[in-house]
Amino acid sequence: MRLIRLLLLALQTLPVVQGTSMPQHATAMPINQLADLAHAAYEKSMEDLQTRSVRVRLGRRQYNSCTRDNIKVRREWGSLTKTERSAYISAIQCLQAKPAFTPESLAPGAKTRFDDCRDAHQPDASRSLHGKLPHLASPYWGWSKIAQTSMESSPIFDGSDTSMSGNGSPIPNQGEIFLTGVHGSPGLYLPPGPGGGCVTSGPFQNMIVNLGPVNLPLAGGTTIVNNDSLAYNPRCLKRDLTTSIVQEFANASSILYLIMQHNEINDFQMHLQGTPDKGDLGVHGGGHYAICGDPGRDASVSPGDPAFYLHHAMVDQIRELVSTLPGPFCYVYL
Ligand SMILES: [Cu+2]
Repeated sequence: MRLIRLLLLALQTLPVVQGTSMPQHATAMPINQLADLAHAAYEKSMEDLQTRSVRVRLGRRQYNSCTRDNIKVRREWGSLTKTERSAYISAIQCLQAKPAFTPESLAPGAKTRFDDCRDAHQPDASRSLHGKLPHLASPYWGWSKIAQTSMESSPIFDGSDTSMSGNGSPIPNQGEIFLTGVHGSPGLYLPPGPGGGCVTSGPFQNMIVNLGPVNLPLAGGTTIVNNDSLAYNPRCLKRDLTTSIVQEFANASSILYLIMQHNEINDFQMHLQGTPDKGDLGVHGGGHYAICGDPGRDASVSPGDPAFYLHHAMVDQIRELVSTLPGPFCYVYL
């Protein structure tokens, strides 16, 4: 516990942005502070497990006991070895090669076991993937690392054989993307990236997206709307990697500000999810719209992009950090 107390004292001096204005771009210092925070949370979790097991709920009437012997460590993609990255990619491709469990009568567009994860866009999204790959400790995408470099140069999106594939083919002169406002709010314009077309590199370059689009904002300001979210609509995987979005909304300062400066669960949730009508995507939206493309930009079917799970594993990590630290959120994250 001493480690946590020392860390909290240090974090009280963090130069995170106060108030509701947009956090500034990342510097090396917040990156290090975020890493220290994650390490302290890891140490505390392992310390807790040394003296007792932690009972966690898996689902209805299903429980598991976490111990030091069965705990799995989820790591940032860039810290995995190439062999480990290849193993994860193979696991996803395995799901994409197997027929869906979902009956065709229920979801005509669900053709593969990967498509069975279509409902994964919910809190703890990795749980859906974990149900299909129980041996897997899903890695995460450290947004703040990319916020210091670029999407295309990161080991997740560099298009190499050990990446989650790269950008879409370039489409010149794309217009801005317009996110429709909710409850009468004016909406939000986002800049296009340098891609936009079909993904042409890496392990998922020939992947077929089966489900959607449902509500897909397009570059140029229009939106495709389709009420049949379960229809079969095979097409290529598209991306429009947009570094400026992750730099603005999901940098290390943004994440630290979210974790350390919100004492009310509603405030925390709003800053996590974002308030587009106020021009804020939140750290969660920052990751989503930095991937962009189809289905990445379409909230209802965004789990159809294999990078989705690395993005949402980062959301899981934030929730884990918040619940591990002593403070207003005194509950155990399940
Ligand atoms: Cu999401």
